[in-house]
Amino acid sequence: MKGFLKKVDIFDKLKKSLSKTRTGITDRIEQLVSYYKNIDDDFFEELEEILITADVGVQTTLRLVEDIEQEVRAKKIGQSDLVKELLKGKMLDILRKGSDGSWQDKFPKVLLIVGVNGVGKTTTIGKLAKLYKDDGRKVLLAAADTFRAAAIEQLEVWGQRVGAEVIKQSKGSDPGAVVFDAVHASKSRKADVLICDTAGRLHNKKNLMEELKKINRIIDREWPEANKEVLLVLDATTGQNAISQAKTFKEAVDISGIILTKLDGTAKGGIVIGINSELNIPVRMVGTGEGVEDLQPFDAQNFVEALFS
Ligand SMILES: Nc1nc2c(ncn2[C@@H]2O[C@H](COP(=O)(O)OP(=O)(O)O)[C@@H](O)[C@H]2O)c(=O)[nH]1
Ligand SMILES: [Mg+2]
Repeated sequence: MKGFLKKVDIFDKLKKSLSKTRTGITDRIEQLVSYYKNIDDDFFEELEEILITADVGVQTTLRLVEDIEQEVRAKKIGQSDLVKELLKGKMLDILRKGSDGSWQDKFPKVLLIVGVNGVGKTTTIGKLAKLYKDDGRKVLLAAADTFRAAAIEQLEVWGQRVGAEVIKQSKGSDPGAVVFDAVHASKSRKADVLICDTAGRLHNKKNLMEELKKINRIIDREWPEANKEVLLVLDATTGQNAISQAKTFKEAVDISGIILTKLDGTAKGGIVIGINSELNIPVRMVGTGEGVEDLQPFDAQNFVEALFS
């Protein structure tokens, strides 16, 4: 794939982080295939159940299984183990859309990181900053989650750890003003990457969305030449709820990509497929643990291979 992140050796780590999902999808499909040597209606029904249980999503599952059924009939496939290969191929078709890494290489860039509380925004910002720093880029961070003092401090800890300056104001200050300052600091210091943290208190949804719209406008107005990415962070362990979060944020800002965290903590990694097919927003990165190295670009081929190997 394209992009600087290709340097990271990722396949083994991805495979490890998908171990729970492998138990949830792949192992169950293996069992299914060995139980039903020959394909019949029950076989497809059980396949459907496996995929839905793994959070692939009802709509996507129905479509996938229907496609497979048709192909099985058209090609007169009788052996169930061939279905595994068909499924791999179909998953890859869905996932490939989001697999281009070219977005990583355009500088200067502003990453606006949005998502509800606890999904892993601040941690992911630390990991992203590390990746860019390791690539020799100048990185600035904007502490625009001004709602809690702890949120600002958490970002500062990450800033110190990875060697990135944090632009901040005091707790309760206007997040738009923080981003305004951060954009101007980035321009005058010739930063390659500015990453903006934001608040995620969804219980105050209307205010939050207005705040994000405003921050977004400030970036567009103050730094139109920068490559802006609005990245929505979703927690893979929250399942279908992640899809509804995405729909909410989509109403406020144009989401250019998704960062799916905590893939290491769930048997329901099928959500990656559900997100790609139901939201039409590419998954850009996946979080595979709590450590600073545990973030990697999403690559469709790797994902499917790691899932089925
Ligand atoms: N297992 C795992 N934990 C993660 C991952 N990303 C973030 N976390 C944890 O999720 C929790 C919330 O993260 P935080 O960055 O504070 O979320 P925020 O509220 O969205 O900023 C922290 O305990 C993180 O260590 C991941 O990819 N895997
Ligand atoms: Mg945070």
